[in-house]
Amino acid sequence: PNWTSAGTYTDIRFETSGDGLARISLNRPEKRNAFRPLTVQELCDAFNRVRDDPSIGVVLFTGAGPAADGVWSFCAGGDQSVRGDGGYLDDSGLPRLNVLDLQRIIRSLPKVVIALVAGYAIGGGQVLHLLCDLSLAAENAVFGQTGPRVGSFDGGFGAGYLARVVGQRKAREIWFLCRRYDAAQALAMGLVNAVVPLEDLEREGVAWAREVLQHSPTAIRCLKAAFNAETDGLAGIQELAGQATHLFYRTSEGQEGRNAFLEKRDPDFSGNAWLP
Ligand code: 2NE
Repeated sequence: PNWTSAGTYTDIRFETSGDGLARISLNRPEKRNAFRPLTVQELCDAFNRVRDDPSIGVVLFTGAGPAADGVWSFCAGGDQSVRGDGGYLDDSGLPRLNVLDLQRIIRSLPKVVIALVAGYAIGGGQVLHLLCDLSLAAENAVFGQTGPRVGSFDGGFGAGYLARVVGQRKAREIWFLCRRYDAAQALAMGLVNAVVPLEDLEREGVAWAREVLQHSPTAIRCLKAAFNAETDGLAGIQELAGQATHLFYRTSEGQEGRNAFLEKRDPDFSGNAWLP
């Protein structure tokens, strides 16, 4: 793709291809792409801009690299150097856990998010890759949790959704033992969709994205909401129902209700059958 910068940020890069793709990259390679509140704030902004751009259907979410020492990272989780006593401190000293906001944004984005994981996806970074709709790993990818070692945990999607993806046994192992898993192990447990050589990661991600882009945007957004509804309780059902409402607005039946109100008359739904 002909990537063009689509915004000026400090901790991330946001680029668009002009033909349906966006690429959002964590850009703190010397910190193994660990996120601080500003990083997360910028990611939320970029993902929200993707949401509002009707020309974009697929986002590639990745980590810039390698670092000066040659090491690749997707994301090493929350930046422990700004972790205060009550959360990750922003520039004004407020303690935050705003990565949870980002999780919800990725989850409910009515477009496809593909994680491209080169190197480390650890802690909150592992959870971010998990929340993407699809995940492609480079052969050097390393996955794991560290929370019980560094005094943290993610008991939301990081635990419950992980268990949905890899099963209860494996999810408990991942969190209780804090081991690291290579790309082949991640593939075997269903944590990623495919493993490719590092040099092919972006090309493969773009190929997967372009396949998605050939398909019906409405079918894809309804399917994503349906998958979420199965796991996300009432918030998931809200998303799926929202897609149904969007579709209903486009019918003459839905529009008659609006028109009747604006024209100060009773609505006439008589032309609409009570279908089986
Ligand atoms: C990722 C890993 C395994 C890489 O190891 P290695 O040996 O390749 O690199 P090194 O030397 O550890 O790291 C390179 C530089 O990046 C910094 C390091 O401090 C080091 O900086 P300098 O000493 O060169 O100045 N760095 C790496 N990860 C960082 C981090 N998360 N925060 C701040 N600085 C970091 C290895 O670096 C590692 O294990 N990193 C820590 C992984 C971790 O425990 N993450 C936090 C988990 S908790 C979390 O993310 C979370 C949650 O549980 C719930 C909600 C929200 C977040």
